[in-house]
Amino acid sequence: MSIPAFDLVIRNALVATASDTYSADIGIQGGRIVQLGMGLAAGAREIDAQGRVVTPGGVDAHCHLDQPMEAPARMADDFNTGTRSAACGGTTTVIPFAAQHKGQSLRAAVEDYHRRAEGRAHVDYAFHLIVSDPTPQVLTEELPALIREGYTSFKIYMTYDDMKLDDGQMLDVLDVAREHGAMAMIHAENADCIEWLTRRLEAAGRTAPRFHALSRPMLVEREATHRAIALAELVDVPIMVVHVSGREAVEQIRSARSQGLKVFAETCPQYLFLTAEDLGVDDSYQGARCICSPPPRDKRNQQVIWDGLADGLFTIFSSDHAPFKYDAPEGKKPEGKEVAFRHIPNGIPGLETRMPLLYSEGVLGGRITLNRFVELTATNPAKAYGLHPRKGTIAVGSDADLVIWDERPVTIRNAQLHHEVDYTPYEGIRLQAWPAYTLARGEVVWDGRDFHPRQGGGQFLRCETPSLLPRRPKPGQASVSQPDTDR
Ligand code: DUC
Ligand code: ZN
Ligand code: ZN
Repeated sequence: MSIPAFDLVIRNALVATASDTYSADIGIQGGRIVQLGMGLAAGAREIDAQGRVVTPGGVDAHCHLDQPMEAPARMADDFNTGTRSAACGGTTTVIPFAAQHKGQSLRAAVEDYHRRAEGRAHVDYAFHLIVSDPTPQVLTEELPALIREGYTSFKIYMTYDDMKLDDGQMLDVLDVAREHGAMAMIHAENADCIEWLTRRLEAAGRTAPRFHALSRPMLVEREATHRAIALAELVDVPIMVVHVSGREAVEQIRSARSQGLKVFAETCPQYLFLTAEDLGVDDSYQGARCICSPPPRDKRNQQVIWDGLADGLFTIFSSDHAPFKYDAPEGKKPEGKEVAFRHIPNGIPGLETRMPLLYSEGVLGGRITLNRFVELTATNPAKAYGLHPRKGTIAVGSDADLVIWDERPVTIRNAQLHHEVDYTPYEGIRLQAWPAYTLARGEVVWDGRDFHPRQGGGQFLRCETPSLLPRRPKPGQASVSQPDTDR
């Protein structure tokens, strides 16, 4: 008997990349794609895709797993349950955050986060950093060294007392990003405005979950987005504005782009499928489930976000999975109590539902093309954070991270999801698709019904310089300057 040419062949796929859609068989060997074409030789195993769409596995470039929290808060998902949930929704690479707390060395934060991840993940993972204490040691030694070692992106917060940087600190950190070719991600909300509004709401006894949205109106996001863009312009560095929620922030980004500035933008499912009303129309505590920042806005802003997904304004679509149980003392009810909105842990789950929501309502709903779906959910996140072309595409040499889509009606039910959170904000939404198979480096991790664990099979990925950033001249290589026509 002849030896099979491949470990696995996916037959009769309708392959979709960010640029093309075509029919092919996919030959997989050693966890990589080794051949694409019609009529490939036999594999040791074969899956007949029956003409169904096959996309790259999703790259969720913004999610939080087992991130250390101030007690009593604790995230419900760690690298085991979070990546299990990711796989069952078609995501095969996650990039959560190694978060520095003030007074801590950045290196210590990274080492601690590796201990949390080691041997637990079912899909591959990389780390972003969160820089909350940019001491001279961090700026001149730790951060440059970590960027060289494969941590080529970091998040900067403009709000939260324990995380936020002032403008001078932001300039310093952005300058490190420019000098060393890293991607800076910005949480853009004005901290002082939020504090001022929160105090006024509290003084008026308005502390129910729904007032979270009133404490963070779009103005505070608009102002911070504008300021972040100006600071990045001053330093001359590209930035990624994350979790953009609606029109006023979008306008800032469009205006910056029209001036030729390299401003990238991310949005998330909550800004398409939720509104501020999901935080409550009365003072019920149930709305705590949908507390996240920036908060969801309204239907008109949802349309602005859809438009930005369709027309290229947005670079990536992430979940911002920040998993806290609702009915738990370490979750949305700190120490078992219904507390004022300021004290409710911020964030919602979404790793498993991100890809199906956008495939179903975006692609099958006629709002975005299939190729744009691939670009937003896989190719661009891989490029933005230095993982492409190993991740984020279907090509010879790339990892065999794949999703075979099943176009069938599905109703989202938390009982059927694989995270550890006790609710989904998308309960009851009817979709038209779900992954029939998810493959992580050639292994089936989800078959449309069952999860197939490979705990510890997920590998840590060192990130290269983001390929969305301009190439930096090699040392000693003079840059070619344009003739100065003003003189
Ligand atoms: N920002 C995030 O990116 N995630 C959760 C909470 C927040 O404010
Ligand atoms: Zn944020
Ligand atoms: Zn986040």
